[in-house]
Amino acid sequence: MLYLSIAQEAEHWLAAFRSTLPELEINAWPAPVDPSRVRYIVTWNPPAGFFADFLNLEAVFAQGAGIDKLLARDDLAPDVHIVRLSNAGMAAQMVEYALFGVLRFQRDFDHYAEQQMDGAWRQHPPRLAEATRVSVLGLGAIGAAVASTLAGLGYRVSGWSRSPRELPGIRCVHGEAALGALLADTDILVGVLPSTPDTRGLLNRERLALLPAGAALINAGRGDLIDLAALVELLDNGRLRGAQLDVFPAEPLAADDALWRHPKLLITPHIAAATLIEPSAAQMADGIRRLQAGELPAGLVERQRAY
Ligand code: OXD
Repeated sequence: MLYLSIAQEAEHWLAAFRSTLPELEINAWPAPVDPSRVRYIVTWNPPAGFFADFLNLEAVFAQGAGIDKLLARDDLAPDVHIVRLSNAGMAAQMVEYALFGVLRFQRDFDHYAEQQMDGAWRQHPPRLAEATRVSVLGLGAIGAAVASTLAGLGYRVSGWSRSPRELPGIRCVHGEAALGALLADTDILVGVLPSTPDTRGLLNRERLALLPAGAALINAGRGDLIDLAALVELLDNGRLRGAQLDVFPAEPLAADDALWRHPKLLITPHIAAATLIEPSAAQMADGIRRLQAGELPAGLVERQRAY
């Protein structure tokens, strides 16, 4: 049985799964089920202890790309597969989010918005895409789409990942040792990294300070990537130009948090890439069929890599 424990639009998810997986028995919370018959669960962040009753569970399908919260739980047996969304319509949204930020900084729209407050008619010399160095941190399905799209538009794109990657038209570097040199060679940094023990705090004070004067930052992966206090200091002292942040160490960002009102920050409420029901259900259904055939599903999490 496939069991859906879904907070929002549960009926829509149920309908999507019933039409994609007609051969499977599917139920959704709060319908009562015999937990011993549940082999697959689709969920995001269920209450503590939720998984304990499902003794024959084979796989949990996360309704998102980041599975840091699932990995941090203590009620999920180590042999249960965790499967994250890989793309499922999120890459295209993330490309748009990154593109908006890159254009905003490259074409000075941040400065023009400030100038408008003062009625200041002041033109800035253009900076061409080909003279704009964009570095993308994270080259999974989403990061690769961001990097390739920006390269296709003429930006000078580099990409950084933990393990080696090759992407046409992108200068790919990998490993912590390569990060410093990359940061020093960046005008706009785009973070689409998951939260793992390797990425938490990766952009610490020391590394942020390696970005050239006037560099800008976009973060749409996970909020714990960045030392926010250090970022604010670098914005306040004029070293960095601005940042567009979609994710935060604690969400929602409290209404009285000073970050909301920082003039050099553009803040969005974790909307860079929303989960789309049909493509997500299609990826998960494919994953279930693969597991049933003894194959590995796309998006299978390597628990020891935490991603
Ligand atoms: C995700 C997210 O992980 O939306 O998919 O943050």
